[in-house]
Amino acid sequence: MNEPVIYALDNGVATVTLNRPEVLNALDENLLAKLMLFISRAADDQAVRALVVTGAGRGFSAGADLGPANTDSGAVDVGERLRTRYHPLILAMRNMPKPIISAVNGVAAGAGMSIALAGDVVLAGSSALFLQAFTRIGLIPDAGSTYFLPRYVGEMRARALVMLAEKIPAADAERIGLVWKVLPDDELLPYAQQLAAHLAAMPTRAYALAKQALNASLGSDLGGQLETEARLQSEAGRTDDFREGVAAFRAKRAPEFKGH
Ligand code: T3D
Repeated sequence: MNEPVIYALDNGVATVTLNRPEVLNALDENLLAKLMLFISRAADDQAVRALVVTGAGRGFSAGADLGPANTDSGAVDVGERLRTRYHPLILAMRNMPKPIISAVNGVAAGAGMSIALAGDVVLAGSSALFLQAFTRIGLIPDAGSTYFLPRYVGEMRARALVMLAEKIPAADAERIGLVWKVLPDDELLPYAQQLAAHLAAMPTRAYALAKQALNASLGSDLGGQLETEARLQSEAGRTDDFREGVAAFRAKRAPEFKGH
């Protein structure tokens, strides 16, 4: 049996590839468990300073596995599976103290789309599609989709995406703010890894703190957010990388960041 998720580390960049291409990387228990394991590994490993999450084959992920093994058991409470499998994963991605690039190489449907949106920078191949598939099968959006969508695209578009459950082509996804950039399909992964390699050579601790500030932003008022920025900036201001950044600026040379 193939490994359902492949993990590779190269020069500070971890690439995590969903690997059930025969079912468009549908998410079953085994895949979700491995994905969580690798996301945790990347978070803990000091050698990892940026991540790319992508899919094998022609899909990114078709969402929850709808095969009998995953859905037919009367014992399966969907909400409980969300709590045990998806929530730790989505939170681990959002709280990951390093940047995550989602390289959406094909269809991203249902919870597969939620996982893509949990990345910090979402790139898409030109043939990628985004699909809030949930209501097509009588479910509601989950794994963070109702959190991310209104924040990324605004409430009107979020509601239309959810209610209409249409396939959104990559170019439209970019236009409405679901995606940062669309690349030709064959350039997507090389570009994502190149971008990740650039991020891996930058001040990693500052990215971790910036993510904390952004995560706090939409639940805060201005005064609260200014205080969050000040608190996190105190920490950034004590890093070796801040000292190096300023020294390099003054010496008119390229900085050599170490990530701490
Ligand atoms: O319980 C929980 O885990 C809670 C969480 C729920 C969150 C969710 O994600 S709910 C949403 C689940 N996903 C979907 O409803 C999407 C289902 N798939 C599709 O609608 C279509 O496959 C796509 C639009 C994504 C792609 O269409 P297309 O025409 O490009 O491909 P296809 O022919 O439909 O699929 C290719 C194969 O993948 C096919 O297998 P076959 O016929 O070649 O043997 C298909 O059955 C399989 N496949 C696609 N999606 C899934 C799947 N197998 C299992 N689960 C899937 N989600």
